[in-house]
Amino acid sequence: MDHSAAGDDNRATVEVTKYKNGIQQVLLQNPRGASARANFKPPAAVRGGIPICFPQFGNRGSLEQHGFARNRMWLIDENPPPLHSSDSNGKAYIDLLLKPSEEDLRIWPHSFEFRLRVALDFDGHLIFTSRVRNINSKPFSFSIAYRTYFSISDISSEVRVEGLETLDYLDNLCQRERFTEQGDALTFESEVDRVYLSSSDVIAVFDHQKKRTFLIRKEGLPDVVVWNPWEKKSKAIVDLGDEEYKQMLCVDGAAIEKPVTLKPGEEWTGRLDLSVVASI
Ligand code: TA6
Repeated sequence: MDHSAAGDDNRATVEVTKYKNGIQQVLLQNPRGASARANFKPPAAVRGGIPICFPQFGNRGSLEQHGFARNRMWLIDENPPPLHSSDSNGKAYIDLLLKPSEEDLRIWPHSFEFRLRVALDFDGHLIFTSRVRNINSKPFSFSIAYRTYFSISDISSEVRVEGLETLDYLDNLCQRERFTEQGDALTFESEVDRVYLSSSDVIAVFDHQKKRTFLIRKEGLPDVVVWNPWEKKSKAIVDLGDEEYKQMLCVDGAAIEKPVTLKPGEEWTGRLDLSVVASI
């Protein structure tokens, strides 16, 4: 699916990788948006694009790390319940559907429907609209994160994240201890693995070398994960090249600190709107 943004020279594309009768992964930009060592063979999540961490973020209990959603086949949703017209007007989009398998229900006994619309508009905005409905007979809670692998020029050069100043964060490198961000902008000199809490709904990732800024607008996603494994940790990641940590940064819209709780029949909607603007 591609959609020329404003003018053909700004063509933005979304690659949806199909595998047999399912959709394995929504790859953004294009396969180049994935690690050179990415594993495209299902069910592993592709290291790149924007895998969705659901129904949990992190590594707890019997669920796989960051939940099973990113490691499952999604189906094309031919007949999705209507979304707001603004979610489709002037956009190219695809609707995907994930339902738990018997195996999934054994490890996470909550029936749900996860509907995801991936849309590309004329201005090159890439918009993910997630709808999670509880089709269970009892309430359940989940956490969620859009694991965005932003392609940047060089993490240790002039890359900075704005919109996180003064926020509290949980630092995974210090047993999830709580700190408060002191800096005006987040820059990178070593591994960063944090969950910023109750952030504003607009975050900016400036890449000075590439003279561009990723703008992240979010709804229903109060937290922001910021992760770069840096050199040592990246060597232990088989589907990430030894030097690729320099060209990636995860800034994930998320709901982690306060998981989302749905009563039977209730539906949660979360939206992530990504755009890239030229910046000096
Ligand atoms: O978001 C940070 C983190 O929890 C890190 O602690 C690291 O374990 C990373 O996620 C792993 O994510 P991955 O996408 O490689 O499963």
